[in-house]
Amino acid sequence: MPKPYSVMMDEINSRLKGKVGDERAKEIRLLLKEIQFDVGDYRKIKDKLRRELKEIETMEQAKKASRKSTKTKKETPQILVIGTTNSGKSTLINNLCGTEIPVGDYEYTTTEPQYGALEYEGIKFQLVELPAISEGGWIYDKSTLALVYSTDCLLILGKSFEDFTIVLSELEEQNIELVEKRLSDGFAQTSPRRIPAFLVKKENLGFISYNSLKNVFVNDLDEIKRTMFEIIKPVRIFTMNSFNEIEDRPVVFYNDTVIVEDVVNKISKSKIDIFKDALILEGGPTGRRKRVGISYELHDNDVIHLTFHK
Ligand SMILES: Nc1nc2c(ncn2[C@@H]2O[C@H](COP(=O)(O)OP(=O)(O)O)[C@@H](O)[C@H]2O)c(=O)[nH]1
Ligand SMILES: [Mg+2]
Repeated sequence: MPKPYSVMMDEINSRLKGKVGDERAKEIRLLLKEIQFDVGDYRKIKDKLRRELKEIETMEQAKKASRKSTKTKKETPQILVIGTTNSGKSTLINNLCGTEIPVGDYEYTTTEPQYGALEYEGIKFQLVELPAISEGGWIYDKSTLALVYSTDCLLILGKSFEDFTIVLSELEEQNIELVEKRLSDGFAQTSPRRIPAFLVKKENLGFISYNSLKNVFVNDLDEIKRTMFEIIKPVRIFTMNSFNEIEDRPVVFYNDTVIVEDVVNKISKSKIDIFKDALILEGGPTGRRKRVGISYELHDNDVIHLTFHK
């Protein structure tokens, strides 16, 4: 005797409650096996479960892929350049990075991801152009979607309102929420569907109002770089060696709250037990001097001199 829809859903929800990721996928597969019928409400329920399963699988895949490259990822924020074909993605990356990605009048010039790199304010950014698959369909490609899920920021490029409508509605369809700033916990993929983004448009296009996303004109390269930087919001901490020389390369963090302990962990983890205190030059070499403890909160451009017990 088939059970009513609402009873089935209650049972399913209670079995899935609190389960996430691989564990949730496993339970869904089990449920799909258990539900014998595939008609009417049962069909609806099974379709719903199948959709969710597919989403979880894609997301887990993306997470695994991004975990593999954790090291480079932490040091090099990635900006994914997306837009309809011929929107000028390759041209923009070439202009920003000095690369020579082929540019063409014909469609689908780019058939595999193209990479460029640029340095801004001491931070190296990686720019990636996605292969143009087909309009209205590029995002359904699993590996493309995995790249979108695991990126740090989307640069959405368009020549017309229609270009933006196509891309934004495809992202919406995938339940990807675009936000104006990176999350406070940095690149942690806790909520992979919320992705920082900004819109880059042709000079004569009016304001595009979408989730408070910033609008930038395509030929204002400085503003594009500045916006990337503001969205990624690196916290650069300059360390001082025992000769009181400030190192050229900062230690970089990509989360809002950074404390002295994080710096010790990053540069000399084994010394955490003999940490004594730290001298801070607030906001740079000429800043206010302070002697602080292990849980002192640091800010961008702070200089730090760590001292340890002998
Ligand atoms: N007028 C104008 N043409 C552009 C601009 N950017 C790209 N193009 C042209 O548009 C075509 C497609 O550019 P491409 O960078 O290959 O686009 P992609 O398919 O998005 O990578 C090429 O003929 C470019 O010369 C731009 O800002 N203004
Ligand atoms: Mg291209």
